Amino acid sequence: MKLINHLAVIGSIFLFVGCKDKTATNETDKKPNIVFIMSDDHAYQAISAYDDKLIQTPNIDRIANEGMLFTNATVTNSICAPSRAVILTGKHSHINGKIDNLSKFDTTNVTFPQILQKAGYQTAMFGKLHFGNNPKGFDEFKILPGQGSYYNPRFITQKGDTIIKGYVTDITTDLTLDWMKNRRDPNKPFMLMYLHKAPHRAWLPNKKHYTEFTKKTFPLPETLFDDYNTRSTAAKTAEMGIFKHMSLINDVKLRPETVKELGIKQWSRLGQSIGRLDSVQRADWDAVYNPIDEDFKKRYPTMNDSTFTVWKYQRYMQDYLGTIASVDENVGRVLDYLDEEKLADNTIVVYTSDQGFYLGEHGWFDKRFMYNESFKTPLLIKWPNKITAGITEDEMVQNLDFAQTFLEVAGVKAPKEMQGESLVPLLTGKKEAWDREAVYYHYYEYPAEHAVKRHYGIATKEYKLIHFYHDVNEWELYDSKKDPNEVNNVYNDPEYADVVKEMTQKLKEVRKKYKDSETLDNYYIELYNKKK
Ligand code: SGN
Ligand code: CA
Repeated sequence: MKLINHLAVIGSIFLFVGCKDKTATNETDKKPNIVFIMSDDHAYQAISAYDDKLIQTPNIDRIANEGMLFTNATVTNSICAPSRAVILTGKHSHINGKIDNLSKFDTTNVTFPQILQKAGYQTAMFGKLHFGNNPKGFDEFKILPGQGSYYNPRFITQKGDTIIKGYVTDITTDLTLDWMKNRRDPNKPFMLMYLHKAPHRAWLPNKKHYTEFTKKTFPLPETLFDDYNTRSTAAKTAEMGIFKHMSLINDVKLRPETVKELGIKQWSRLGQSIGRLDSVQRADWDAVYNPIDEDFKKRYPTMNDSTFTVWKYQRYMQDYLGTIASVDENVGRVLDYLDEEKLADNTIVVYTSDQGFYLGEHGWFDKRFMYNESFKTPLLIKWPNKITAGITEDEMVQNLDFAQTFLEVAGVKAPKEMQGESLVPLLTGKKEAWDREAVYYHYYEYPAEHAVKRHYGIATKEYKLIHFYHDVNEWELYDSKKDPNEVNNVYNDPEYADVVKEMTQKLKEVRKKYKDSETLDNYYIELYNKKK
């Protein structure tokens, strides 16, 4: 693997020496700015441009209203750091080496920000990266260590660590705006990565929003009580059920004493969540959450499994969506700044998430599976004068495509080792140049938290074929048109025998195309076993 990466670096140095641009030319001056906004675990079900059942997100929606809404955007590996590595390198996990959250990112990989920086772009990153090491190719960065904290977060900067008092979503935006306003050269194009921690677990909203959202109730998803009948072992053994695995203390924010008093066994890592609130923040918090705790104490004795699940789901949604309300407000601040400074016309703005998330579908929270809610990710892009406003695009695009897209936007040639496709033809109405028929997926982090088994698969617009491997050998096939909720695995249905044959062949071809193989699957299993 190392060798592949070293060759890629050498290749890219040769390719880009010619593009190095220390003093901005007139040509460079006119290049579009790139603002890449990404949140962490933001389900498309929680963006009103996609679905307004749960929450209104007027600011994020602005991007779709002024640009394009992708309804079929997916990730190649539905987990945080691997998704970020795919975005930065334009290569699948098995090639860039960052297959799970457990290993460090290999910084010998060439990333698109490094290439843009060499081509004369100013580059900055603020918020969550989650690589275990610092990013290369940025003039300035202020990033959260690991998962980061919602309250009074610590930031890693080029000048050392600093703790900033306040709420992480507001602070990440303050840092971003401060850089745009005060620390860049207005005569040069810029590429900004503005990366929210929210709405990641343990879902801690700020005061304004927890006060509002804890009063709300939300509609239940159709598959909240999924029994996983027809599904493989993987869906049945995953540990991400709202009923069984969501912590009453960390996730639902009941007091440890209450849980103990009711005789319920629960794990607690409060130090990572409300343990960071200062005394004033904590008093505000308790004023809202203690009455919920009291109310639960009274109601718990009369609850059955299903009313308990629904109660937990409501608490989950109140806090999860509360954190999104802050993201939306803050995205509005950044969009307003671009408008006010007349930068918007020459800026491409992308809003996405590192993956999707389960909001009770299949009874779950978390992500990792190739099923829709975590495989798909929100994607909204605006680029005035290039994208016709208000368009919905249903082509199958992936996070793998960002690197090449941004390089094309900047007029820089992408290294041939990158494995995605530039989205520029789709953005600029040249759909005939887009011919992707299938996308590839591969998830590795197992054994690990949430116990989702290793799997890879292929999706077309019609079908999805998944192979679970490692300690099982099981297949699933979904008819995506007839069964959008993915509750009927038809792999063994004789009526689908031809589809299984065809999709298996396609999967083989796509594995070959992206240079994935059983040898590599085994290599990564051995690597995991060695580290244990
Ligand atoms: C933490 C969470 C998990 C989550 C992973 C990965 N547990 O470990 O629920 O799946 O992060 O998330 S927590 O109790 O510590 O919150 S990721 O977005 O970084 O991949
Ligand atoms: Ca994530």
